[in-house]
Amino acid sequence: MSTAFLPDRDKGLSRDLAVGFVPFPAERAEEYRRAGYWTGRRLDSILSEAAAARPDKPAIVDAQSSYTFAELDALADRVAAGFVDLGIAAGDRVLLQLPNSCQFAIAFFGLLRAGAVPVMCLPGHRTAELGHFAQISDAVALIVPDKAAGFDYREMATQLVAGHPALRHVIVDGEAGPYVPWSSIVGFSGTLAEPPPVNTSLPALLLVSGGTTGLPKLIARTHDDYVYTSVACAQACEMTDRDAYLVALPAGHNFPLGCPGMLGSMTVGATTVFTADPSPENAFALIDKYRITVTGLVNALAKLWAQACEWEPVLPTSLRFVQVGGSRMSPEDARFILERLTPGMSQIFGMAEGMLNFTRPGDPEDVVVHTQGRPMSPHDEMRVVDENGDEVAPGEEGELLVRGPYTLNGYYRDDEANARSFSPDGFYRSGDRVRIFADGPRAGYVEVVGRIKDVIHRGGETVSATDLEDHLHTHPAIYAAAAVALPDEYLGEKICAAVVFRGKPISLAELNAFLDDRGASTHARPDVLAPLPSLPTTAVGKVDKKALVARLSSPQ
Ligand code: OOB
Repeated sequence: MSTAFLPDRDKGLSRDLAVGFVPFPAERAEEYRRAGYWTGRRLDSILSEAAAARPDKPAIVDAQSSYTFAELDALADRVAAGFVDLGIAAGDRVLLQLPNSCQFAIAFFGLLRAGAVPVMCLPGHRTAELGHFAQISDAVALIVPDKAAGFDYREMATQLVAGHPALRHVIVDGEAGPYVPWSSIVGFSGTLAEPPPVNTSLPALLLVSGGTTGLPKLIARTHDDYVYTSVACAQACEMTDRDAYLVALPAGHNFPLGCPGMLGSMTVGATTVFTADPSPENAFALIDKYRITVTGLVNALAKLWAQACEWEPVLPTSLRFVQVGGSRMSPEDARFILERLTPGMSQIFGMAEGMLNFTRPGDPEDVVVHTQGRPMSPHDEMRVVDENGDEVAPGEEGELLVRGPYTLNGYYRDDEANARSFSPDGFYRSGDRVRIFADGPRAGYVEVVGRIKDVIHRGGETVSATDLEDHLHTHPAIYAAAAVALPDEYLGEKICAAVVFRGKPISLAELNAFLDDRGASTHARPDVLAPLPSLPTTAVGKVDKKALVARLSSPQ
């Protein structure tokens, strides 16, 4: 079977799920099976096994509803039959864009049960991203809410359908208008005699990449690799059926979906609670009500929750393990979260592409504050290389290259990205600049230093945006900061510090005097200071530097 993607739609090749999917090489696949990581289970077996073991335990909960494992399992069967009746076949891709809710989980498992492959869109994605996902994946259907957070998804659906004829079905949760009401799928009366068989070494779902440059790429995760991620992550986080997990980030993101997230929780029979409102007020009340023990947060949200502990009447005291990740966190912020929110804070450095590193329950405080954890699997292979691709000395900085039992071998249907993103022996070039500590108490743990491309070319100098941000974050008047390049006639690029102040802003001169005192190098000082009420964020809540530059460059 050829794995090269032939963009020749007339031949209908792109309907085939396997076309454009880069599988694991046979030898490594065999190794992962021998090691017991890959078990040949389909992804939705996580639910059926939980239903067999604990039928009456609440599986999923949201503000409106709650379903036991047995109810959710039965619903997955019913919804799968509804999808098949509509004409969605095994292997078909379906864009799934529901907000955090029980309906999200029902649709997700219904698609898996039907053998269909959900494309995990986030509620913040719009026509540009959805159109791109539809085009690449050749999706046949789209599942959206009617309206959410003031946005009408049906209008977007109408535009998408007009531009993508392959998109044959739009299913709407709520007022469906001309489209198929989700209620008719959930309420479908037939059942499937048997779920269509799936090949567990083929994609179970497509995740979207988290980069802040260009459109997201599609990442095919197989049944084998994603079951392994969920099971192993839940184990490493010491989850049991006494835990309860809160989905506070968009549920379709790898982090709250499977690291351990909803799926990992189910592997141990723990309950998953969904909220579409992660504000401290709402989240703390839910944490208290459902005795939530585990959740995953991006840095800005974790910091906000930690601060809110000062004024919220109800505190999240049941939390035992709060994973924080998605972007670089300064040791100051890590300590702040650890002290104010929970001593059970854990740093996680993960990617939709696969590889996960995280600090473990019980790790020493020094490791939790100063590192982003260690690899999840004994079979994760990490290499740190310089700009020539040569391995650096142990403990030195360089680009992280990774390979392993749950890391992709190629983006889905993107030969161009694949040519630059993988080494000849199949390592994924993460673009992350890291060091792996070689000795001492942090040995084997990873520190993410920044993105290799997150640099500013000022005059003849290359300035690391992350280094400058680290300095800025130590200033007591600064709540959040991002350093970006703006075009400059003389310097090529000048350094702009976009800063959210805690109260009264300071001036550029005052900021530079502070950087002087800290001994920051003279060529790495901001040329421009842009005070902002907040920094723009991506769909999952990371600082969006592309949007920031666009905002700073547009005339006021
Ligand atoms: C998670 O996944 P993505 O796919 O949205 O983003 C991956 C990228 C990484 O390559 C890295 O550049 C950055 O996000 N990142 C971090 C980080 N965690 C992720 N950079 C510095 N420090 C960290 N702790 O973001 C993701 C997926 C699963 C679990 C957690 C996060």
